[in-house]
Amino acid sequence: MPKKIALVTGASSGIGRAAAVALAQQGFKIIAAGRRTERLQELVDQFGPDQVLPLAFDVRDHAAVQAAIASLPAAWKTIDVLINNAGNAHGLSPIQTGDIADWDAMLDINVKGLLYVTREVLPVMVERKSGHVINIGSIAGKEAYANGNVYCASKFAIDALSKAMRIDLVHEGVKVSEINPGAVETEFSEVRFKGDTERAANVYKGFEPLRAEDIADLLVFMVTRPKHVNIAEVLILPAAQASATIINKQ
Ligand code: NDP
Ligand code: 8X3
Repeated sequence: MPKKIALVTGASSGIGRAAAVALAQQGFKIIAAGRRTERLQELVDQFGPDQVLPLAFDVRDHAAVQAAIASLPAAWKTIDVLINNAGNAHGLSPIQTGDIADWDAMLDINVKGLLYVTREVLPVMVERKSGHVINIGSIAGKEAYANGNVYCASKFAIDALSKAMRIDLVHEGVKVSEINPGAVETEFSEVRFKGDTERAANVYKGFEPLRAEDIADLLVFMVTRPKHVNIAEVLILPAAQASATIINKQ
């Protein structure tokens, strides 16, 4: 039986990196996507070039996404699992003072980037009547919170797209799932606060946040269910978190 192939976007950091490692440990071949090529190369060094193929592109650049997927060697074209994970928050400001570049980044990466990658990967899945797309949404796609406005909107869009993709693809033999995590300690807050590491660290102080590996465990479970089972949607929170803003901090 040939090894299954998983394309993980945002494999250079956090949840995506943990997912790439966990799936590689399960025997999947991994197409590791991201912009920081040196980070992708670390995965190749860890698992070897037969198991990890680095694919560097910016998800915002439609032509680059097309070219990257088209460039896959024949043995890597039959993608079984697509994990749409690349994304970030940029800033945390009231809507009236929001930064336009931040808004563009969040909508271009989190929403349009996910669409661009999915559009390029789906034709082979549909042709093979087999595949699994897992979108990484967020609790921010279930509840809006103060100053989260455009990030929340981008994740609400992923929630809508996940449901819509499932409807369109149910006739094509392709599963669509969505994972909505609460607070996971990754580079997420460093990116949101533009490199302010102290402010980023404060987000996770006083409680035990999820680790990227917790989301990777869930991903492994979801992609190893029998063919007739689809875990369609999961909200996964730290035990100390009850909602987007209610966290039991000590
Ligand atoms: P990280 O910042 O650690 O990782 C983000 C990943 O996205 C990086 O690998 C980065 O790679 C990639 N990425 C960002 N922009 C682009 C781009 N333009 N083109 C290609 N890749 C890009 O954050 P997380 O691991 O936490 O975030 C992963 C996903 O999880 C995101 O969608 C986030 O919204 C979601 N999420 C995170 C939560 C959290 O609390 N951490 C909670 C809920 C959801 P590179 O910079 O190399 O391109
Ligand atoms: C990341 C979690 O609550 O910071 O999506 O928006 S939150």
